[in-house]
Amino acid sequence: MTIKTINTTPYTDQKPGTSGLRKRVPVFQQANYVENFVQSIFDSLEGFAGKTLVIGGDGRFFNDVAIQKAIRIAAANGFGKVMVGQGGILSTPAASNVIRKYKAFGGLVLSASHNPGGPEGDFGIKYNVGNGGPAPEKITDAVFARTKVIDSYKTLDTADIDLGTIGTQTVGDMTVEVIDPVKDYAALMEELFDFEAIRALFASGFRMTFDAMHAVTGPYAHTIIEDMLGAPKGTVINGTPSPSFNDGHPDPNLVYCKDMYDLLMTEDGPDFGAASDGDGDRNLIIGKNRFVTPSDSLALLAANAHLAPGYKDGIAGIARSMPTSAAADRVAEKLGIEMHETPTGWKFFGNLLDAGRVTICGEESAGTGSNHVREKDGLWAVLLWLNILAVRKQGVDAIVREHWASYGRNYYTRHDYEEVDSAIANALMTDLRGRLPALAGQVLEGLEVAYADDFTYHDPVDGSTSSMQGVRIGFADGSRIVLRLSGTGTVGATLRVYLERYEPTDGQHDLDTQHALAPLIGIAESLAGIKARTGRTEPSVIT
Ligand code: VG1
Ligand code: CO
Repeated sequence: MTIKTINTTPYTDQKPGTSGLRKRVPVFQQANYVENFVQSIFDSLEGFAGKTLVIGGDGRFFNDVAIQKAIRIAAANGFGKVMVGQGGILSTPAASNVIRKYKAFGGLVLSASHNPGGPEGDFGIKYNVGNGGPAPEKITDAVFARTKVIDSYKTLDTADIDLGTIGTQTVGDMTVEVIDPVKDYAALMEELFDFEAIRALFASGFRMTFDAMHAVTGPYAHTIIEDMLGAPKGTVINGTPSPSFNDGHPDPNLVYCKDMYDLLMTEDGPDFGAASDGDGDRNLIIGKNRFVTPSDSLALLAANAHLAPGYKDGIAGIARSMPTSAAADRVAEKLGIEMHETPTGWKFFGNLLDAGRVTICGEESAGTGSNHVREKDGLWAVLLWLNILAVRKQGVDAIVREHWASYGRNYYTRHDYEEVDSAIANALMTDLRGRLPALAGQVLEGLEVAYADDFTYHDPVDGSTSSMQGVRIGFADGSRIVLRLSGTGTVGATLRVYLERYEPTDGQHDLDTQHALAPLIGIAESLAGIKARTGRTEPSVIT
């Protein structure tokens, strides 16, 4: 079959962000937009001739179109095989697992995560390397450089692959294997967790609700939670993936899962509620009368991981993204294990996991995971919680309270200002950075500033440096304010303000979070002038 070389002209806006290239669907539908980006990825890689590429996505609108294009370009560029999930579906953690299990060269993960889908919604393309994790900055920088000068791409004239049928087909000289998207992932979960104990928990009458949000985790949750663990049918809701997520917003937070939250706050509601996002890498955990903040969940999972068979020998270390609360740091200290603070985004955890220096990682944005794959993993977090509940035979609220009693509580909130004018947001950050050198030692609202800087990460494994990863203002009592601009938005800029305050073991553990953080919210406002500059009177989202 003849390989066709098609001339193209570069786009200037194909810079990968925190998690790959994310844009509105109509942007991706422009002539050669997908082709340019995929070819630029392949142009930035070496040594993949004859090797395997994994392709999967969260099933959102345009997923199928992009997959067919990517398969042809992969074949024309000399990959030996593509493994793709049936129906084009693979959750992000499942894709990571398939890459690792079958020793693929790398993979393409097609998703815009928790952002809405549909013809006017968002789409995204991310490249993952052979360890199963998001490509490091060295590669994403090379891809961006390539997109700016690309002048042709390679493809083939072939019919579409039948993504609906499991089995092997060919495209030119390349094999395409359509695989069951759930099987390998479910087998991995069964290795890590005590399914026997969780089955007994459900058999004892424990009630759970899992909201798949019409997104990718539906088939995984139906199989694992209902079929394998014996939870009653109906435990998983919204479990059929829809290209538009049923016109919803598949973001598992208290805004989009408010109904579940309300249900869990009632006495006759279920014992446990959980949800995952569009591509299955985030998680929301709510116990009866207790919402667990993602930062606390990371700390709790790390402290209790040894109760699950996969972590029975203990964990090597913990890593968290810089804006994530320091709750996990206290666990690491008590366990006497390594603790690492990395920039936002899962790609920074890969080296630490590969080097065996950390076992569990997490972000305040509802992402937790471990060395079982190289992505954050929503269902993994839910199953680890279930394993812990089954072994400890306590409710979520009791476990959280005991944790605070032995480690103290880190009150935590994030205020997002979305779709802010980019120039205004950038000026706000630049001016704030300018004020940092004068802040240390000052007393603001009665709190003494211990340090104020713009976070620079030095990767202890490969020696690389990533600078300007977010402004941090730390106070002598352990409180902290962090400001940074999102790297996943598709329209304007999103300003994220992260606020944290520590209460010791014998301190006040029952305050309202926004109230407990009010002084810090005030300091952030007076330092950055958010309201005056953006014209907003309040955040768009509070998590
Ligand atoms: C956000 C979160 C970050 C997360 C990233 C990808 O990035 O803050 O913690 O890793 O999304 O998650 P940003 O740059 O917008 O703050 V997902 O579930 O979108 O793959
Ligand atoms: Co996601």
